[in-house]
Amino acid sequence: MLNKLGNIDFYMITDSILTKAGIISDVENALRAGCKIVQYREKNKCTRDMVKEAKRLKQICEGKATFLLNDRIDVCLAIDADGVHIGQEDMDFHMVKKLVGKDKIIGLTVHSLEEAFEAESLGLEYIGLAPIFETDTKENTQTPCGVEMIKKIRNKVNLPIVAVGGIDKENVKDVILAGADSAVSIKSVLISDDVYSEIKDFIRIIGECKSR
Ligand code: TZP
Ligand code: MG
Repeated sequence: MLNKLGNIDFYMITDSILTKAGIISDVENALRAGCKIVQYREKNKCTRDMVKEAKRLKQICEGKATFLLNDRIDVCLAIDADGVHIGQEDMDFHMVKKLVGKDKIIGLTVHSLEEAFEAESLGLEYIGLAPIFETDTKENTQTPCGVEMIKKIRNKVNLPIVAVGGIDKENVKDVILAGADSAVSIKSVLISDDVYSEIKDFIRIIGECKSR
């Protein structure tokens, strides 16, 4: 499915706690493996450090991948990133759009068909459906919605679906065959010793499922 995002498969989210070699190295490996979308998600650093790191990541992604900020509209604007990813509890979408302008990509986390409909009616670029499976990478997530919810939303909503939460190389097939355009896998990728090969595997598996 093509829109401002282009054709995405593996969706990389950085994690400065889980990373082994550092998030810069992780993103470099992801890009080398062919990943076309990166989200900088940082919950523990001060704004100054975030801006510095985000700037660096934006440079690294330039011409290779879409670069988004999680939550931080201010940092997105400060470094002129490609867009932001927001949650249901973040700033209201209309305000976000007003702040970032019409050219930026805005993704929203949803958990239900109703929220997906809303995202579509708001004119967002994509939805992050989460969590699909159990995960301990993020605290206080809702009950996993399972792959059935992907099918349900795929049948009714015409936005790219990024599946998030508890996805690994085994279950990613189910997620893509259910209709997701893209999948995130934070922990299973970052705890491995070879981020490059892991992402390369994800991209290959996702591609195989899409071409079925
Ligand atoms: N949003 C909902 S669940 C989650 C986020 C960022 C964490 C996903 O991490 P993992 O390790 O891929 O389950
Ligand atoms: Mg958020």
